[in-house]
Amino acid sequence: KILITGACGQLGSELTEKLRSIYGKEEVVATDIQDPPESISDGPFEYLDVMKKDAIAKVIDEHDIKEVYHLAALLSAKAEQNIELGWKLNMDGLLHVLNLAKEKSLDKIFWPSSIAVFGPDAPSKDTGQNVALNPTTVYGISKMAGEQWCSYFHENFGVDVRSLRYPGLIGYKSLPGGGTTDYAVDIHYKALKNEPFSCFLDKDNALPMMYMEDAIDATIQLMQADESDIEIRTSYNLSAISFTPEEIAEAIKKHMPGFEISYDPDYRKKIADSWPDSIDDSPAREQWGWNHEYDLNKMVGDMLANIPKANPEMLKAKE
Ligand code: VAH
Repeated sequence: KILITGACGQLGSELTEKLRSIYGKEEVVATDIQDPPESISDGPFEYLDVMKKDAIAKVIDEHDIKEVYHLAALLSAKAEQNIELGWKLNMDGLLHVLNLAKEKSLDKIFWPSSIAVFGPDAPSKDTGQNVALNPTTVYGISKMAGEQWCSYFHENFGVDVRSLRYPGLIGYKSLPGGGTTDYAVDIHYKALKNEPFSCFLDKDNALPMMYMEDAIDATIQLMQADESDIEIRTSYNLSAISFTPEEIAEAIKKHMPGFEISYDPDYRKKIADSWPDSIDDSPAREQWGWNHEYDLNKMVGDMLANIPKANPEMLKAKE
C-alpha cells in the first residue's frame, strides 16, 4: 500500500485523491497532524507526526506500506517565522522516511523539493538543473540538504527515492498553507468575490508556477517511470509557466474586467526576490517525457470556472 504524509496539505490532498483513483481508495493511507478535508475523509486516514520515527514505522507495519509520498513540511514563509521547527520537521521527517525505506526495503519514495533550492546567485531566467545551490531561506536550505540525502540513500543503500523541484502550485481543490507563491491562489478568490486584491509581492516579481493538474501528472509520471530512466537522484527541475502578479492580474481581468490589484510587499518579497523567475526543466522532458498542459490563460480560466463549483462557501465568507 501507499502512505502519504502531509496528506491534508495543498499538494497532499490532491495527490491522495489522484492516487486513490489510480490504485483504489483502500490502497492509499492518508496521514497528517490535522483533520482530513472532506475530499479525502472517505478513505484510510491516520494522525501521524513525521518527527516521530516509531510512529511512522507503526503505520508502515500496520498497513503493509511499500511506497511513501513524504509531503509533510513547513513551507517557505512559515519556516522563515519558525526556523527551528522548519529545519527539524523538514529534515528529521525526511531522514526518518529514508531510514525506514532502507530498514524495511520499501519499493519507492517520493519527496518534493522546490525551486527554493536556488539562491540569488543562480541565473534568474531558465535556471538550469546543475547550477550552484545557495538558498537563502530556511525552507530552501532544508530542501537543498534533503536533495543530497535522497541522492546519498539511493547511492549507498539503493533506496529508490524520486524527487521534483516544484514551482509554485496553483489549484482550486485545496488551499495552500504558508507558501510565498500562495498569492496566486488567493487572487482568484478575491476576483470571484469582486473584492480588490492586495498582493504581498511586487508587480514585477516573476516566479516559476504550475497548475496543480500538471504537478499531479508530473508526479505520477515520475513515479511510474522505469528506474533506468531516472538519471537524477537529487531532484528534477520542473516547470510550466512563469508570471508576475501584474501578468496574472491581467489574465484575470480578461474574465473579470472590474478586477483591481494593489501591491503591498511584505517579508515574502525578499523570499521571492531570491528565487528564479523561470526554470529550464529539459532533463525531465528528455529523460521521462515530462510536458505541461496548462499555460497562464488556460489555468486562470480553469480556476475561475471551478472555484465556484468546488468551494462555494469560500466565496460567501466576507473577511
Ligand atoms: C512555497 N509553494 O512557496 C511553496 C513552493 C516554490 C514555492 O515551494 O514555499
